[in-house]
Amino acid sequence: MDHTVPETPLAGALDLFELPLNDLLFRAHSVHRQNFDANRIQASTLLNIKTGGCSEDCSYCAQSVFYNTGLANEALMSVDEVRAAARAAKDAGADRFCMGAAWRSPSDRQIGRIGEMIAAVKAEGLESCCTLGMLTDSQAQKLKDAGCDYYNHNLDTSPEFYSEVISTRTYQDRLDTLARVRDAGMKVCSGGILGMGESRADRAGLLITLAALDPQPESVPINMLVPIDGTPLEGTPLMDPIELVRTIAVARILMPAAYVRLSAGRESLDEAAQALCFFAGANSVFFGERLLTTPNRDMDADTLMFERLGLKTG
Ligand code: SAM
Ligand code: DTB
Ligand code: SF4
Repeated sequence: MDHTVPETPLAGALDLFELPLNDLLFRAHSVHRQNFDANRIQASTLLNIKTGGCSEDCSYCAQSVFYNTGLANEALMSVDEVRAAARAAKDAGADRFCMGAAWRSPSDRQIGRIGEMIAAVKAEGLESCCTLGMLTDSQAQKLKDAGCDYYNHNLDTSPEFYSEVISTRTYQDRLDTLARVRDAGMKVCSGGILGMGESRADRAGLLITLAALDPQPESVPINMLVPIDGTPLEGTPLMDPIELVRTIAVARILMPAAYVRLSAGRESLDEAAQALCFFAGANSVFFGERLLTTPNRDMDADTLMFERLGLKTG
């Protein structure tokens, strides 16, 4: 039996990927149990508070001005609309509310409005999260002061593959925003997308880069590409679910204390594959009928699945 386990997790991330699946799962699940209640998952609900018209060229995205995806642009929502959505999410059982905006970076005026939204979300008894693009130091501080608990800003892929996916901002820009979020005292939510044509080495590279952040991110969303018609990644075949399970397991081993979120793409996964992801160390999901512009799994189906698997939320 080959139980070759790398001496240092960072240097050996690729070796971890290549372990026999049972060995990898055993190792990841053991780490998971040492750090978390293995039967509890965290549930975040997403709301796209500003839709479309984004000036970045992320080749997976429905909201970029570079691609004709048929999406209608919408202005920034009102605070009342956000409050109503947050209340519904809380009633449905979510514990965190994540507000996403299709911006390259917000203006200072927009940050003021977002501050009011964060206050409304917190007043409903939810944790708050924002994902608004790149931030300045003072914007990060304003969000923190308004009560923003988490800021989501994904590295998306490895440093090497990144330029195949986005040309309008650099990997370093993303790392700089993450540093500003950390310095302002917010918790960091950063992960990536699988299934964009990257190699296994790129998946390992993404996880190595995330795990090298000091401190490590508290939250790591692992998205599977949702292929959007009209984008350069239209028609990309769905990735192998076992490779997703492996990626989650390696994320769990490299970032033992992070919440690893099984994020976009759950609609295309059957419950057996999702159960394997939870065993591999995923302990968070997006809960709610929509992601940003695409549908998510039905909430009733999710609630039944959690019961079936004996998973508690909250
Ligand atoms: N505009 C901000 C930004 O890019 O940071 C916030 C919103 S953006 C849509 C948030 C993240 O959603 C992206 O970084 C990407 O990882 C993920 N995402 C967007 N479109 C996706 C898709 N079609 N499939 C999977 N993940 C996607
Ligand atoms: C993240 O990592 N995934 C979410 C959230 N952060 C903002 C977004 C997924 C978007 C999926 C495609 C869409 O709905 O447009
Ligand atoms: Fe804009 Fe974010 Fe979409 Fe990139 S992922 S095009 S930054 S909304």
